[in-house]
Amino acid sequence: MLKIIQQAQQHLDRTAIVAGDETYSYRKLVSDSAQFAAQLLDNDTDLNEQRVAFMVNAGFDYVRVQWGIWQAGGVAVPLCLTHPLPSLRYTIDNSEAETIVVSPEYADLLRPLADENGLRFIVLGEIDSITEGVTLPSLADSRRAMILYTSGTTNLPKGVVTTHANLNAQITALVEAWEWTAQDHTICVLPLHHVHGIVNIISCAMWSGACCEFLPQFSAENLFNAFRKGKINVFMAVPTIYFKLIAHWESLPEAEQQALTDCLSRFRFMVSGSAALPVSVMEKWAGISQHTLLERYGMTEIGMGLSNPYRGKRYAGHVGYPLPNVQVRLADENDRELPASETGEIQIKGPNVFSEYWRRPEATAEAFTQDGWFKTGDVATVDTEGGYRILGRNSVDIIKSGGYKISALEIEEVLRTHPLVSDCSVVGIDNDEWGELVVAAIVPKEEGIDTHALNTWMRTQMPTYKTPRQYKTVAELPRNAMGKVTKNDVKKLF
Ligand code: MCA
Ligand code: AMP
Repeated sequence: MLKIIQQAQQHLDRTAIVAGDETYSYRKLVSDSAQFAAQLLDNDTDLNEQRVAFMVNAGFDYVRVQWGIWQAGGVAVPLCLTHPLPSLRYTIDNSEAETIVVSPEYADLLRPLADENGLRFIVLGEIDSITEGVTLPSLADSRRAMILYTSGTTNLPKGVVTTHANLNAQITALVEAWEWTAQDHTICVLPLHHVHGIVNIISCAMWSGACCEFLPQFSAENLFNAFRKGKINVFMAVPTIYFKLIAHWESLPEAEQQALTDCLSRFRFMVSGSAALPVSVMEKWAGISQHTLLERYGMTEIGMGLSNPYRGKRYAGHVGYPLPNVQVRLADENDRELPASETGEIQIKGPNVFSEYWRRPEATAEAFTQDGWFKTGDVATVDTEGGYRILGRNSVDIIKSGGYKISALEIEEVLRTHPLVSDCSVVGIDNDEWGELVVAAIVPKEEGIDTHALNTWMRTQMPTYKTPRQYKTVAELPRNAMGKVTKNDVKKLF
């Protein structure tokens, strides 16, 4: 039996999930996810790593379906609920999914795609049959469990494959380091097609027998209302969310501010990650919540690698120390290990590190050194206390906005397919709220290009969070003597 199910078996009578007015016990989660596995198996004995893409609302159904896929021996491929059809199609095609599972509201969007490709299509609630005496396959931890799509230095997102062993290592490192227990109660407001929401929040909570509450979508007001109920004691989010919470708190009358501060001060701990936490946000949030945010560093390919201490001093601007069982080093451009006092690329080794990029053996090989260290592309240094400080990234083409990793090359590729765009260059510019803001310099094919219309069109092609927030039309892109676009000069245009 999968370890996460074994863990859940120890807490059958506890509440696993709260969504809206409904609560769901671990007993129900274990039983309903096994039922769903049986439905997926449909008299087969093992899905044998068949990819199952699922577009399912955050809440009980999401975890039920994810665990069902795992227990049936499938590979879970979560789809983003807000992606436009071209992005969904890419994920489904690229992962070679054979089954699509949807919450009813996404059926009309995805059914034609399933029909077109002859894929099995399951709408939750439509044919959830009860199967008695289900026998589920026995699965080795080395089996593939999940594919998450991440943008990188290639123009199209790559599928990051993690095995059950990888996921177990990612979860247990955090459960140990942050001292999760069954008494914890957390809330998930993050999208469920990325590690932060899936592993750090839901899976750690479920592994520990804790309760995970869901807000379908982030809103500062709804989140504060959930906090006010006084049950939540663990909270994790990206810096943009803390920025938005601070802005909302500052807009409240003093009595409400104080009541919230009293409530937040009783939390066990609060975490920030996925992007650099500005010191100003950390300090303001400390004033509001009486908590020094615990900042940690991770990546889709590794889960979490570094963390400030749960007990002990947390430093602003630092991402802390290696998590249990994670090896971390700094290396130069020739992958030679550097002394800690120098600046180099963070490289990671350990059971938490992903197994491969899906169907991309060359990209996988390039991502690792000869001796098996994963090359993160993040540049850091180590301070006198031994804590890591992230200084930047190797590639100017990777943008972090709102906690999402975004490839400038992917956006450029889409922009260039527009009939009125001759050339373009996309960069990220610093922004207090979003970390970086995506902006695009455009060389139009003819004068007077309507950037509003261009933007509307972009939103049909890409997820909103990837679309440029500002456009500048230029006659020519800035280039160096070799003819290469100089992105630092592009940034200066904005
Ligand atoms: C949305 N908007 C933006 C952006 N995104 N504006 C500028 N830059 C952006 N990146 C605009 C929308 O267009 C819209 O404006 C308005 O903001 C509200 O949009 P909405 O989608 O409702 O935004 P939101 O719900 O307020 O979203 C903010 C958010 C979201 C909650 C911070 O971006 C989010 O969930 N981020 C977390 C992503 C995440 O989980 N990353 C972890 C990756 P208009 O109406 O004018 O269009 S995992 C990872 O990084 C590793 C493993 C790690 O270390 O964790
Ligand atoms: P993703 O591919 O979406 O998993 O994003 C991983 C990237 O997020 C890392 O390579 C870092 O660049 C960035 N990141 C995650 N946590 C932090 C942090 N605490 N500080 C700075 N950057 C971070």
